[in-house]
Amino acid sequence: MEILKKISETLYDGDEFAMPELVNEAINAGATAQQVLDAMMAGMAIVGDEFSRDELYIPEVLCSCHAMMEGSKVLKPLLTDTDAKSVGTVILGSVQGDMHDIGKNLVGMMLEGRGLKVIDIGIDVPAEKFVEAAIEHNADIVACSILLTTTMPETPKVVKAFVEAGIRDQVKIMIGGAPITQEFCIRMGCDAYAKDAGAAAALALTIYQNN
Ligand code: B1M
Repeated sequence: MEILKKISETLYDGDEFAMPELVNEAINAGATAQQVLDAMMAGMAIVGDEFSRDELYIPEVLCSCHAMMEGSKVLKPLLTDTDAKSVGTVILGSVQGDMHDIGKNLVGMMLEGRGLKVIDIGIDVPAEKFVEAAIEHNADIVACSILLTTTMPETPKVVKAFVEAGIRDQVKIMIGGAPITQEFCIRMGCDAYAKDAGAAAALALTIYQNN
């Protein structure tokens, strides 16, 4: 679909003003929310590659982020629209030292779309804050987004904080993000790993259904 190609290009160009209209146009032309999301992510993948080769700089990357956010706002009602009764609460955040939030926000939307209540505690979240939020909201799942190899070592800190609070067996810790793997998840003593936002939502629902 030509419009999806245009969405990828516009994301890459970082045109946040054009994005909402293009997303609406794509939806009206029959594209699914997931197809539009995939098109935006394809644009972001090119941004990421060029960023790593120093061909794009932070201000340009941020423009693409803003375009992604504007597009996501239009998609949000389509991704979260559900009649399902809330089945449980998930605490969601990017670990300490990590400012990346686009993937986390998508995970939040997908979780809501599966009928889960999401308490988003933001970015740069210290391990103890995940514990405090889990206790305050009586959550059974804590979902940590990790985008940097340098913030991967936050993972055992989160696990340790739950052990020290004496509630490790009451909370499932789910992790995800570009550098995370299933093997890392197991090695760190976490309970679940999801590759993308859709998988994270499906997994969270399975955890609740099996509890
Ligand atoms: Co950053 N950054 N960044 N960055 N940035 C990466 C991650 C990087 C791979 C770019 C690169 O060099 N190729 C690289 C990390 C390298 C590494 O660790 N080995 C990197 C770097 C180095 C940095 C800085 C250190 C750069 C610098 O300052 N020199 C710096 C660090 C800041 C910090 O966090 N302390 C930095 C800063 C930034 C910006 C501020 C410019 C911006 C973030 C803005 C924002 O988020 N509001 C940014 C961006 C945009 C990126 C890239 C280009 C795109 C990330 C993104 O939003 N992707 C990224 C390159 C890339 O990923 N290709 C990069 C789209 C998003 C939908 O995907 O977040 O992967 P993603 O989420 C996916 C999955 O990972 C998964 O689901 C989502 C899709 O469905 N997922 C989960 C995510 N969380 C999950 C949780 C789950 C389950 C699945 O369960 C709980």
